[in-house]
Amino acid sequence: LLKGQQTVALIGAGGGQPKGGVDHGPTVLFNEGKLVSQIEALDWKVEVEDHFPEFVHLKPNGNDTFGILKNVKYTSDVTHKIHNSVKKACEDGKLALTIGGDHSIAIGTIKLGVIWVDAHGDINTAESTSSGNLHGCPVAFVSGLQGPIPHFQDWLKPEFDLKRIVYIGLRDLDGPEKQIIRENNIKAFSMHEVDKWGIGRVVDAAIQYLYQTTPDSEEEPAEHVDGLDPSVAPATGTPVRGGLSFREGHYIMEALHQTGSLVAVDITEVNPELGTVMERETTISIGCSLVRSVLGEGLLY
Ligand code: B3U
Repeated sequence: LLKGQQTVALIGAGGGQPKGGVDHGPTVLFNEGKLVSQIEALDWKVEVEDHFPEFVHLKPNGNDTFGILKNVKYTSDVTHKIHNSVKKACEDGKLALTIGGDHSIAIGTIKLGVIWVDAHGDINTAESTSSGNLHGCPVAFVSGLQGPIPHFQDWLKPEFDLKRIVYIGLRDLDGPEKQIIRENNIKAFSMHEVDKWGIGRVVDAAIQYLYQTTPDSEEEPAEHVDGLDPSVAPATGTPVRGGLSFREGHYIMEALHQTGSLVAVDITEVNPELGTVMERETTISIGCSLVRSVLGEGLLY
């Protein structure tokens, strides 16, 4: 078991970008994916805390904006709630497993060090974003690259050090995001490096890097379903071709399990309202199998 943890705090969360459907991610993984019994079958205790029912009715009507940014108060409320749940779970020695929702949830979940598996950098600021969607902004919010924003400024301490994030799988960065990543010297392995070095070497290098920059040697990976290729995870809001294969995605999870240093995991961007029946089922099932992988399924020792 990771760090002696025996309990998974399974936290369900909605999302901040306006496209519907992604909010139902946790519900479908819990109910149709039978995620709780799958985790229990791996000998973990599970405590479910699903915030979806309390927030689903509050989805804003279009007035909840700040400049170009959409759903600002709503996303601040959701991420603040998740932030408290993740913090409490970690303090209690549980593995915090947050199921999104979209990637704005990371505003609430980011902790010491992060492996961020994604097609996108999600490091836009209010100035650089062209979509205004908060799921493209969490890394800028938590690191202070983005200055104070109404509602978030009431609770969010933007203290995350950008030396403590490593990206894997990037392939769809906005122009300004590329510049931000370069200027801040952020460690990033795009799909180009995955092709060049293979997933094994990339993950080793990412973990090694975090152990150096994060002296307390704890890390928190965030696996984003659109890090995967749309052929294996099609029901997601912004699919980008040329992504991680089924095995590459699972390999990352297994390798992170092996570190014994996990404190929290996010799975985001499963959108059950997109795609055909088969695409939807494939995506729900890969969301669940990534969770099983990070909990040790598939490893002999
Ligand atoms: N960078 C774009 C696209 C994006 C899509 N999904 C995420 N980002 N997470 C944006 O909207 O900021």
